[in-house]
Amino acid sequence: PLLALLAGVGGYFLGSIPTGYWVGRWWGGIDIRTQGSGSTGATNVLRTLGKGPALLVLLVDAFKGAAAVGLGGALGSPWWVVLAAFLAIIGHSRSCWLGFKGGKSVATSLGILLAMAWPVALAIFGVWLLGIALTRIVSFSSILAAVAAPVLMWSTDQPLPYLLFALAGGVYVVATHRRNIERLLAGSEPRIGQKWVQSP
Ligand code: NKO
Repeated sequence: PLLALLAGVGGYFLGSIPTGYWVGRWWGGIDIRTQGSGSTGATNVLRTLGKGPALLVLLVDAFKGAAAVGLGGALGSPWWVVLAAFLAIIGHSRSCWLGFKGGKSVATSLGILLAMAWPVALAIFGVWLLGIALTRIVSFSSILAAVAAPVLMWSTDQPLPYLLFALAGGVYVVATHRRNIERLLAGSEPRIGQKWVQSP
């Protein structure tokens, strides 16, 4: 129980580190939550501040996920890995430093998957890239990759805890995109490079 508590609490606080909010403040002098989609994720930083800060947010947010996997692994069981990882993606989108809001947990999930099973993670990233190539819509591509994640984990015979993370994480990531899904269905979701015209 102590180890579970360490994994869960440690994972949550790693995920809750508000990278996108900090980069918005320090790099752009803005509150990223008042811009574009209102998300603190790399995509919203890209459309608001540009490529450099977006890459920084992507890398740090992915690293938070990988660190949560490392923490769980150090505690000695793949189940602690899954607990720390799942709490990390909750921490990212429900950060206690941002009034329990945040990003959509895509980059943090990618970091987690890279640390769990990097070849599968690269395949999932490949699905995301395919989505981008076909549509140039980040949210659609993230949802596609989130659906592909458990399928690819299952079809490559990954350990059960990792499969369960991909399943629960995939559902969670789709759920963080509910506003995007409304816009996708309404045909108003902006593509990469398009200006944000509606309110967040
Ligand atoms: O601002 O609502 P927005 O348009 O920004 O943002 C939508 C977007 C939010 O996500 C991000 C992070 C972008 C990361 C790019 C590389 C991710 C590729 C890997 C996908 C992993 C899928 C999740 C697996 C769940 C287990 O979507």
